[in-house]
Amino acid sequence: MASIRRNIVTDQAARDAFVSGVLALKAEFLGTTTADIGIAGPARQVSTYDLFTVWHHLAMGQMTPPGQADRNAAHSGPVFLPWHRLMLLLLELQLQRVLGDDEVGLPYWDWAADGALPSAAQPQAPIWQPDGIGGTGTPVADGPFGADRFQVRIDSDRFGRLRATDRGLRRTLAAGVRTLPTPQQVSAALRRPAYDLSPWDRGVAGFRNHLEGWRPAPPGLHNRVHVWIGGDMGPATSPNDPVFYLNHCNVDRIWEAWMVDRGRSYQPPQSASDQLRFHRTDDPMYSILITQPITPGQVLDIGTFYSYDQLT
Ligand SMILES: [Cu+2]
Repeated sequence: MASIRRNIVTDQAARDAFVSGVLALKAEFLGTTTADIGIAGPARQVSTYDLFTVWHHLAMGQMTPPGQADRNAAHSGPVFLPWHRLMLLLLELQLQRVLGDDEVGLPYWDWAADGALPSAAQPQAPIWQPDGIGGTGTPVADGPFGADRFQVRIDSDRFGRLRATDRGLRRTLAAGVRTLPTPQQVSAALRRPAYDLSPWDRGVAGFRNHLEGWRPAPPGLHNRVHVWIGGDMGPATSPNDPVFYLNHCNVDRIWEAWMVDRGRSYQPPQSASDQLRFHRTDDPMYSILITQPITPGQVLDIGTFYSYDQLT
């Protein structure tokens, strides 16, 4: 069954299903331990939810090519959009399984709609209320992911190494940057004619860099949302905050809108240099959760899995 992905702010049922599913995956332990993923100290069980956080962190450590500091197996290159699409799709399938409902869709947060509000109103928007996903704090004090109900169990130390922990979720909201991206900035990204451009890094002015947020003025769109939320949304373990998925679902929705306009094409081709491993159209995407390889080219048309209630 295909799911429909809906706006978390205007659809209470989509919000409630997301919250229940995340809390259930957070409480599900299927056997993986911290020792299995190379974390020192006494072995502890790792929840299904936290395995996704680990996957994201490990992907950010796979530099492509090795030796340079920017492009990795999931960011700062063409695979940014397909890789996160795969991650979200797998999480959505887990939500459907744990909720026993194969029509549950991951909700999206249309952050540019809040970015149209006056800056002082942005951290007070409905999504940050207790009946949304709760607000700011160290730890977050209210809502479904407050410290009494939701614990961060894996984060990273100052050297970027994974470690076990037990603490509440952290958010700062509007501290790293004052304002969210605007609808005008989304429109400007959608007007970029090329998906991505050689040399496939942070510098080129293609659609992917606009949406990821390296161009035209960093931090833009996706990156700006991470920085604006702050706290646990900053480091490579950013999927610790469930809002990670709401941000990326909106990013995926904007990519889908671009493909509806421009066609389901992807760059670079498989003939590109080996230096672009993980980013070429037929390269298996980096994963610790699936055994069958999935390539960027295979996730361009996802209509059999899900669609969005609204694209733009
Ligand atoms: Cu990411």
